[in-house]
Amino acid sequence: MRIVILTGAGISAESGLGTFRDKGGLWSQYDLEDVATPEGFARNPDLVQRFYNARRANCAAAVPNAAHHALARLEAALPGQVVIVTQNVDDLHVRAGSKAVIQMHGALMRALCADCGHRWPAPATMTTADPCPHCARPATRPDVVWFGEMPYQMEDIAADIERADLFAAIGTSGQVWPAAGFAEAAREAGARCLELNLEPSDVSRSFHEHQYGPATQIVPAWVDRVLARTRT
Ligand code: BJW
Repeated sequence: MRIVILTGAGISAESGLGTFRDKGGLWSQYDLEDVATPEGFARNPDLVQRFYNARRANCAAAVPNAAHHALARLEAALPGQVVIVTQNVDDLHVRAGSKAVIQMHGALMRALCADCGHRWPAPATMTTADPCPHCARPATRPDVVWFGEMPYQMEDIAADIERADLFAAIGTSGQVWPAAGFAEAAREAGARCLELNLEPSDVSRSFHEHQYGPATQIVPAWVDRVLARTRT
């Protein structure tokens, strides 16, 4: 059985990392045009660097929760059959022990040279003036995907979705594309589709089944059910 799991900010909420669109979420504190677009970065790089430096510190202090651990347990029990496609830029899936993880919106803990494309581990405090270790130019930015930029590994994701028997989306509002279209694509390719979220997402109609509740409760229970089915 091939399982593709799309995760969003909701899976990390109970680790203390804020979501974007919930009440009090990041987009109620910051204008996304200012901090999550290439144009915002060009206008005020210091503001954007401060925003991501603070989020990097929060991420470093956070620990994976029961939902991240359950997904790692699923992959360990079904080696080679599970891939996580995460929209999250935190590293909690990897720290929980998941191996097959695609970070389609990039990684908070990586730096990217906007000039030559070189990537390296992000310093705790990043500034645009930091020289690139490869080309030495001062064009350092967080290695995250902003609005208007192409998400990473789209071909790999499309291939995984095409082969999926089961597609689960966890903790994502379904408001950001192309990820919002993955359930429909998986369904058309023949996968059973399950939404695990606090509440119905904007694309809940794309799913065959729904489980609503906090990720730390509903994800471990779902993993137990999948593993029970595969053992019978
Ligand atoms: C819980 C919970 C708990 C809470 N337990 N659940 C019109 C149509 C189609 C596309 C577009 C369009 N107009 C513009 C576009 C394109 C644009 C887009 O989607 N815009 C929309 C706003 C409309 N997309 C792009 O520009 C993307 N690139 C692109 O399209 O390239 C061209 C292309 C063409 C063809 C193919 C492929 C590509 C790039 C998008 C980049 C998004 N970047 C961000 C920032 C990343 C860096 C950072 O983290 O700062 O990614 S924005 C932000 O939103 C972040 C997230 O990954 C992303 C998704 O958010 P997510 O994870 O869903 O979080 P929330 O807060 O929205 O939802 C949380 C959910 O959890 C809620 O439902 C809660 O209920 C739930 N929850 N607690 C379980 N305890």
